Amino acid sequence: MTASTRTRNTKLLAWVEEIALKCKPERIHWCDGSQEEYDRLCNEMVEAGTFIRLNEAKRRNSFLCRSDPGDVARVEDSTYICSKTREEAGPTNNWMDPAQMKAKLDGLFEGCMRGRTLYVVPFSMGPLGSDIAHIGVQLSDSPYVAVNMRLMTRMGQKVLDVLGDGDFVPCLHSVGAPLEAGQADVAWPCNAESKYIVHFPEEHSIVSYGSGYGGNALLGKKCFALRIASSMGREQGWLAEHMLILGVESPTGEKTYVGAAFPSACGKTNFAMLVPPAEFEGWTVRTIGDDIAWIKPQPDGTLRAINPEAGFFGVAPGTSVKSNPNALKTLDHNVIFTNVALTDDGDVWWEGLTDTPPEHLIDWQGKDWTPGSGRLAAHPNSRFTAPAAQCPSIDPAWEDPAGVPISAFIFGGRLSKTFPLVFEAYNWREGVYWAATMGSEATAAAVGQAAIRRDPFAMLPFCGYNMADYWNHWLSMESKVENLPRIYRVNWFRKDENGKFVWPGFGDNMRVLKWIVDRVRGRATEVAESPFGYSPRYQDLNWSGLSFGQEKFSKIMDIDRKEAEAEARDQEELFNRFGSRLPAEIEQQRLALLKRLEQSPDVWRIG
Ligand code: O2Y
Ligand code: MN
Repeated sequence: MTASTRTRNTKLLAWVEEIALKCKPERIHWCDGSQEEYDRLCNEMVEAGTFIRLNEAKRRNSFLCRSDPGDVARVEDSTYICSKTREEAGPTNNWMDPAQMKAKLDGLFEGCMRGRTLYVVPFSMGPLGSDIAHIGVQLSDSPYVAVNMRLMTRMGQKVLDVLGDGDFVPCLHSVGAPLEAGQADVAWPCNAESKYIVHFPEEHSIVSYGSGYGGNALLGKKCFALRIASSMGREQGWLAEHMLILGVESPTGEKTYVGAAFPSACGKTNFAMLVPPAEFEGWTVRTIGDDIAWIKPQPDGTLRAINPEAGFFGVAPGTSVKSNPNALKTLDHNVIFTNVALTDDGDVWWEGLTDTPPEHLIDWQGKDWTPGSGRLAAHPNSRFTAPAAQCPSIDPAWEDPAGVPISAFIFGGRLSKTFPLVFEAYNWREGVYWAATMGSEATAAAVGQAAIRRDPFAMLPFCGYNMADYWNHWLSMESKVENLPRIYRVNWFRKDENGKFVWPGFGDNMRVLKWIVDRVRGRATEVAESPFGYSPRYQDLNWSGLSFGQEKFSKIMDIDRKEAEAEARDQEELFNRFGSRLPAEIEQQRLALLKRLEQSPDVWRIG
């Protein structure tokens, strides 16, 4: 089929022609999104040595891919927000003048697709036709990108049909490895010298060069659904957040949806697919999304959210029957694994999948591996790409174009002290302050001290504009949304005096989730008031099936005044980075906390 029978979108046709002239691909392929096309591209990658087909009896229609060892993760140092001014991008983003960046990219893209196919990948972030969804088109010279985009988004001809002559976000991508006449290809082409992941927020466009991996290359995800979308959300009055969405269903069928944001390594995917303890009979947690939420104020005064993605691009290591049985079931078939290990019987393995590793594997770099090798079999950032529809806990409403109503926002970090298991912010503004100051501990090995690496709203690498303006945008919701969700901070990672985690985590996080649901449903009305916020008393959590006494509860709920004061003072460093752009309200919340701590005993304990 020719381009003009695919679409009559004049902007798209002109853009494809312009890029083809510049990048000089050998051929152009318009992706239709069909199963036949997916199978053909996967088979071609098997032929080319990029994919290994896994044992059909163990992992039907699944593949292993090994990336170049130098192209294994997002490249934050090479990620830019090219807004008109540096101040618009803010102190937490790399910035370059848009004209200067375009000149640089122009040079890099000249002839960069020689010898390759240019794939035209139309995709929708969100259910097709939803008024919360948006359409993008990615032009890429990577077949790995084309097949991953089919799993991660709604992709193909159906998107062009909905797009018509409408607007879309142009996403240009090249691995930056042209093939000269007769030059043999490699399994994972990329550019060792130059990588650029560039966003133009004012014109809603993305350009990515040099990497074929994950968030650098699957441009619907972090680049569009967070960086560009956060900027669109500010202009248009909605929120693009680095949040999972889950629904808690009670034994009576009551459904309560929450959005939750965590920095990396806090078990976000596990929480999104949580399996409650057996004692919570009749309670179920349903998954709407594991990573990103688009949230829009509604005429009825609520916030409704969609998962803009259609698949999971999850971290493999640590995923096990214990940590996430639903994820493992999702990975039964139709999966692309990247940088995990290969077993002798043609299946996959990663650290944490089983307690005892296999006796022999081929590691993520294609080398023989045994348990005594002294190195990891799977790369720590190895990934699975799988369709969300295959997840046993997927919510029946996960593709509802209207989205789901959000009743609570949960924010959490990985913190060994100071922060309790859970508390509810006293009000919206205070909740925004608690989300703005969240983060996880980074151990400063040299001094043996734990410092908090701040990751406001878990958006530090993903906010497409000045983070202070982003806080202001959140604060502004107070005057725009009548029924605002309540805001919670959680911390699953508090340690005891022996350095051991006190809270069991995983499925037991349901106990906290249920208290949150009870609060937003107006049931758990009796609470303690700590310097941080409303706190559950011991008797307010359901303990059935878990031996966890009052003393242990105190270990994860007590607030040490000195530690809390040190925390509040430490936050000043983050705030100072934003100068006069910092919303006054955010600093006022910090000062109000310090005031409350002045009145607090040395150790605040629920009485
Ligand atoms: O390293 C990458 O390219 C992937 S990063 C990623 C993937 C899925 C979900 N979240 C993330 C993240 O960095 O937050
Ligand atoms: Mn993420």
